[in-house]
Amino acid sequence: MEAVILIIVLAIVLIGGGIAAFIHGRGSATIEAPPRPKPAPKPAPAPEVDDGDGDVITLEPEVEPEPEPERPATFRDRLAKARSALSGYFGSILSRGVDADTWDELEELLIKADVGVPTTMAVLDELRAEAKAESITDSQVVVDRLKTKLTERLGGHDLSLNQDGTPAVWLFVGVNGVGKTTTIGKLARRETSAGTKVVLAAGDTFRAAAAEQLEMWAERADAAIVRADEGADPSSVIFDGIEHAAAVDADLVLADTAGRLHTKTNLMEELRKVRRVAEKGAGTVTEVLLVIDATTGQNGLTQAQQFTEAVEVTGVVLTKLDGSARGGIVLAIQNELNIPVKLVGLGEGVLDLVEFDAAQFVEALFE
Ligand SMILES: Nc1nc2c(ncn2[C@@H]2O[C@H](COP(=O)(O)OP(=O)(O)OP(=O)(O)O)[C@@H](O)[C@H]2O)c(=O)[nH]1
Ligand SMILES: [Mg+2]
Repeated sequence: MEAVILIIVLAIVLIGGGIAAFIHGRGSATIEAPPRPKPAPKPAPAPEVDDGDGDVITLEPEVEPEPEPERPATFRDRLAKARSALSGYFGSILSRGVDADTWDELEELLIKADVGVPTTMAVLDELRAEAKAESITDSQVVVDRLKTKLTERLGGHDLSLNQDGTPAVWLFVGVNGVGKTTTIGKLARRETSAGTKVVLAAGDTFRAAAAEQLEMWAERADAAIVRADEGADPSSVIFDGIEHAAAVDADLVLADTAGRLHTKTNLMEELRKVRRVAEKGAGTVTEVLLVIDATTGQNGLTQAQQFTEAVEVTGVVLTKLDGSARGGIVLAIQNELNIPVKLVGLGEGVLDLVEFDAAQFVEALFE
């Protein structure tokens, strides 16, 4: 009997211990100790390579660049490429007094920068005559005068809004892929931030997803958008955009159009119609902006000629100047067609659009 009692007691003790252990086990699972912080991984040793001469060199690891704070681009800090491409010339010219080579080198420099032959010749002839008349021998004086002359030729030009309370319409035209839609997006953001009420009109009904691209920019800029299905008549979409802008008391309509080659007669005819119809709406077309890719070079002049013949271009937007040393095309367009450059694109970001500033532009281009 005693043995039976002992076995029962033992069994109770064992079962109780098991339950306690089980409960403790679960408890410890729910209040799990925080994992010990892992030691920071040791940086991998910089790879070493043989440089071909038997010497071993250590490659420095690439450092992730810090994200740039949002701020408007400037000519000076974004035109690094243009500066490095042309600065060699000035170094050479300034290292000596004015001589026959000075004029050849200046000519070469201006033509390389896409200023164009007629404009280059006109400016240098003027400058050479002055240098002779005033016996200028200091090359720094010649270079400074050249910059002043180029700046004067470019002048300053504002974009115009409508004064009578009806919406102003800015029509964007140009060949394919130059940056029309991106420029509209950047401008929309700039204008809405300044308190202007903006409507975007998706007049590119030709390229697949063009309206979606513009819609994305409209969202970013907090601007309204009027769009239609692919294949719709671009004139009517832009007309509807203007009517909508007038109805909601908007100040500005930024109208996108499909990229087109300036040599395609039927497409240029379509553009003529777009402008005609836009003028019939409740607003006024105050700007027809031709977007030109700065990397295009002298062909930009031909584009400007053809587009202005069709739709009377009021200004140029020079895009992608961040990737080109050849922004001199604006001087050629200004001089030969009397069309001023009004805006400059200096990158793909929303803030990478600046008003054209002739003095800064010339300084950056020829620094
Ligand atoms: N680096 C740089 N890229 C730009 C600039 N402006 C536009 N781009 C880029 O150029 C490409 C074409 O831009 P879009 O705005 O689609 O050109 P688009 O003229 O509307 O083109 P289509 O409608 O097809 O004729 C895009 O990848 C843009 O991000 C600029 O100022 N600098
Ligand atoms: Mg486009």
